[in-house]
Amino acid sequence: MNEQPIRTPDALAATVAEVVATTPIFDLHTHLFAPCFGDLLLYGVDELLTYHYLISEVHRADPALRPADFYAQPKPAQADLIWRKLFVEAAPLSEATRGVVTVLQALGVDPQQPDLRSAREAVASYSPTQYVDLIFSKANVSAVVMTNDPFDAAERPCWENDLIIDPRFHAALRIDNLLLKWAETRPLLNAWGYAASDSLDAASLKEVRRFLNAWIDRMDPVYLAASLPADFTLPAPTPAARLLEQAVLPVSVERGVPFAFMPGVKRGVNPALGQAGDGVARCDLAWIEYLCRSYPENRFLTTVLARENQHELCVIARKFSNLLPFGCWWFLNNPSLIEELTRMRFEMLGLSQIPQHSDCRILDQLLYKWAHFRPILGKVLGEKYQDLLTAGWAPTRSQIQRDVKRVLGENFWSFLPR
Ligand code: RAT
Ligand code: ZN
Repeated sequence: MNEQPIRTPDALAATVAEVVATTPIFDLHTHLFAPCFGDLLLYGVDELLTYHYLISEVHRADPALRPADFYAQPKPAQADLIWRKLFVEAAPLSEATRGVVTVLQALGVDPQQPDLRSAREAVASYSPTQYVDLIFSKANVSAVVMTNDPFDAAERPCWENDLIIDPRFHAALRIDNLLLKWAETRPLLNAWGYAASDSLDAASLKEVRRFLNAWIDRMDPVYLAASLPADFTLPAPTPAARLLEQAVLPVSVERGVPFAFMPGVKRGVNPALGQAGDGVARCDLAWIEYLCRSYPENRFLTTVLARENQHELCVIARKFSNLLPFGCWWFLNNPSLIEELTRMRFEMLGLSQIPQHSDCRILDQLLYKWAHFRPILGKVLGEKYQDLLTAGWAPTRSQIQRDVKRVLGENFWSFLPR
């Protein structure tokens, strides 16, 4: 029997909400690591509480707190302080603090305890792999993409062993340091056997391509990635532009590995806050038009940090099918902004986008980032199907499932070059 279209508003809203709540997620960008990376996989309440979003919030809650004094404390003491200031002495209303409440609740821990004792006990009996199983299953996440930096002194040695990586964790080759800190990375490349020089002549660019190819062989990444400052531009007489156009893009197309760029970061606005001290700036996105137009054979993924750039990005994506926008990144990962951006993207791009990624740094955060996002997606998508119903087009449940699967993951895999 043919499936019946859903014609009543209540049934439609309930079906969309249920499909969005139960469809597994492919998380396109995280900072999580598979268990075989050892200590690089962060999990548990002390890591959760010392997330850099909360470090900046504890400094707002106590302006007398000096960042250097905060960072000088051992991690459990930092977590205790954050718990007291942001959860005991105040209601945890911000998105990042609410996230912790959601996580504790999902783990069966009372989020209104005066201290972290029971939250610490809740994880203690799990091995890292068991904890990954638990969190992935509770969050209904099928796979995540890590952020893998060959210039990171802690991570690099892991790749020099023969890693057997849990297949739920995909690699992404992160190249910020290569593009943006050439003066510092060139000597490293030389030390690793690549004969590149500061002039970035043809021979040096060939060596950089050889370096990228070697790391693609080693990591098998699903994309190459870089976050970029707001003043990044193309074409330009800068090492970053030269490296991008003459090393990264040719390798990306030859190897069939897309390039993901994330513009709009202002690193070190308050350097004393360390990882919590980065900010945002709006960009002139004209260079993205140049990039997509000049390199039609390349595939690009992008997420842009400034709210002010979001409409412009949707317009550019409408012009270039080799550009796939994704996620509400970092300072945009708040319910009000997610709702606004998600609605605009469905209106301007239909299903040809990936509305969200988690950017999780701590495994447990998968429990809140996705639990907070799903109802917003359900609401916005529900409204869009409702508008269609009013216009005279009634969807079936299978059609809704097909569409939700696309935006929660399949769009990424179908965007990869064949
Ligand atoms: O969201 C974050 O945690 C940021 O610190 C950044 O890592 C950002 O997501 C990035 O990938 O550069
Ligand atoms: Zn990130």
